[in-house]
Amino acid sequence: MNPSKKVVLSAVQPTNSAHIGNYLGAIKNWIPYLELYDCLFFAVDLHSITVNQDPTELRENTYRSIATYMACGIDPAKATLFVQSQVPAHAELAWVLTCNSSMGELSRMTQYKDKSQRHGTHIPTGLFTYPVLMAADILLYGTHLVPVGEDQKQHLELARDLAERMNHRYPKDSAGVESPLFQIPEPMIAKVGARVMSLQDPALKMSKSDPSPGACVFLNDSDKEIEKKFKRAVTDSGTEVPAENPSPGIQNLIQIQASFLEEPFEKVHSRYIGKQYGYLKVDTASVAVEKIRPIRTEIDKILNDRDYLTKVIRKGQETAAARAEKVRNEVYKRIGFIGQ
Ligand code: ATP
Ligand code: LTN
Repeated sequence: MNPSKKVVLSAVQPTNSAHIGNYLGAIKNWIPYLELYDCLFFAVDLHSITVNQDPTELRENTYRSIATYMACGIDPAKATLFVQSQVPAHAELAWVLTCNSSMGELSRMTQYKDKSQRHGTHIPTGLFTYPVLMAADILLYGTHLVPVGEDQKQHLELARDLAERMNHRYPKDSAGVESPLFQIPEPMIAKVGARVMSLQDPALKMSKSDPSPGACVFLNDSDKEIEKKFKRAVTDSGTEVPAENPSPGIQNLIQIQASFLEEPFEKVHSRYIGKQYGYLKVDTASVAVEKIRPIRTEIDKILNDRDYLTKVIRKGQETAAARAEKVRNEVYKRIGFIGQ
């Protein structure tokens, strides 16, 4: 940890394998930060259990998440990689923040509104309080910047509101000196890839929990599976890519290809104007296959070296826990707990 560097922190849920939305909208964009910032990246298993999880799969996907970060280029020597449930301060601060949040502000979260609809009358309470736990994740480390996809912007705003509220309620440290309790975090949203849409319904974001087969391209899909999913991608009833206003399904394919190739949207679009949709699908599939293959191979290699992976996770836990406990202790003191 270098105190002169800004803190960058982000996380992915270990539900299923990561998909290309997670990669293009989040993980891939973290790489340049390794040299510039004090980085913490983790697997949010506490967030995963907001919906039912098979224990064996959750455990395996948690290892897979950390292996995925590493395979995508996150060097554990340059960032703290850890697992959320191994650092108790996350759940502890989440409770304190829950008591400082309101039902009204949590009811306004669009992710809660979307996800709760899938649960009929038995909506898990965790889905409702999910963003408070995320705020705790962020505020525990004095985080300055949070690189996430577009869908997380509203949660970031809640984290900022909670930080400001707590700073206002508890302005003095235990020695009576005025100092802000929490750093106010800023979101960092990628310009390209921030919102990869479902291949089956381009009105919905690509999501791990989407039950529709083919909606989501996972980083552990085989070359064949990736090709098949792009081939079957829903576009519209037209046949050729128009110069103006391509439909959402076509835009999504162009975005995905542009984002993998790190080219502007317009440049990729211009290659397909007047051509049949099939060319765009085949090329986008082939770009995705080429980019995903080395990542998939590396994930498998790391997963097979469980001793090494466990060591990385253990080291990350030690570093993260030491940092988080300091902040949690300060919070406990300020709110009037007698402390450790
Ligand atoms: P679920 O939809 O089941 O909640 P998810 O697919 O959104 O899961 P998360 O683990 O919640 O996956 O997201 C991890 C990161 O990936 C976040 O930064 C999020 O903004 C980003 N992300 C998720 N889906 C997309 C997407 N479709 N396009 C771009 N970024 C995305
Ligand atoms: N809610 C996020 C995952 C997440 C997160 C975080 C992201 C949990 N805690 C802290 C950034 C910082 C999501 O992508 N669904």
